[in-house]
Amino acid sequence: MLRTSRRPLALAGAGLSAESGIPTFRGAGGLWRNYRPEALATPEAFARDPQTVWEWYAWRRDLVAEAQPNPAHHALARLEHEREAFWLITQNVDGLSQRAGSQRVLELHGSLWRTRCIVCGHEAEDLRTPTPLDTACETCGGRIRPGVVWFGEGLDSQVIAKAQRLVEECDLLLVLGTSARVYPAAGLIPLAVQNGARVIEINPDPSGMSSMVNGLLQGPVGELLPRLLP
Ligand code: BV8
Ligand code: ZN
Repeated sequence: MLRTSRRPLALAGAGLSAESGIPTFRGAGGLWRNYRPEALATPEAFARDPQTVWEWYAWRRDLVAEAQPNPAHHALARLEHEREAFWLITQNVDGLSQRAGSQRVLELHGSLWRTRCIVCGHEAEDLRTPTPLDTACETCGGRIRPGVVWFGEGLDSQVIAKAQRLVEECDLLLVLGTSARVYPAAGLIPLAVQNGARVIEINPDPSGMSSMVNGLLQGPVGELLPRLLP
């Protein structure tokens, strides 16, 4: 299917970075100080306790900074190089795909490596590690937040619109390491099916969408995806 596809596309989730040592949201290692991610990745949590939320992101940033892209990230960068129509649509905020060389990447949920001031709105690329626990905005002294999309927040309308258009035009969608439970990202999978694309999922465990895909390759994406490439 990959060889004969003219417009291949990938949708990735936290499982893509699992073999880089980054805990997934719902997997075993996903807890931090006994908080559940859904409890911290919200505007309400940040309003209630901004320092704790910032410290969670600082922990994740510093973990990612020490991590390396895994063979799945490198395989996707190679796929982009070889297939000029290829795009990677990712739910991940870790930037590991870009570190592996991917450039045509849509970050549906933003990035750990961007910050935004909640007072003046100043947005910045912020690569500082160890991540400072001081969150003063460099422009106005207000408080900065991670440049990610929290639960209950809307995605960037241009990013999700482009992702939906790419899915409507693709003839093959690789679904890589996602539990397919978070919308609107998960909605891209039935959208691909409705538009007649073939869908191949790579995941050790079936996801909520496995019943509608053409094939489920059960195993770690870092092992299986590179074997799909000639
Ligand atoms: C919105 C950034 C509206 C932050 C994230 C009820 C029904 C339907 C929807 C909702 C509902 N209630 C609320 C909603 C909406 C909500 C939602 O979908 N909730 C879910 C929980 C039901 N969605 C939202 O709030 C979205 N916004 O709808 O806004 C709106 C519109 C306009 C204006 C205002 C408001 C925003 C969602 C974005 C939230 N932010 N991340 C951060 O990272 O800190 S989502 C976060 O969770 C991740 O980014 C990721 O996207 C998601 C986790 O999903 P996965 O990536 O799939 O990870 P998970 O751990 O679940 O699964 C890992 C998978 O990997 C597993 O399947 C595992 O088997 C597999 N795996 C493990 N190892 C490997 C592997 N696979 C391969 N290889 C391996 N080695
Ligand atoms: Zn500011």
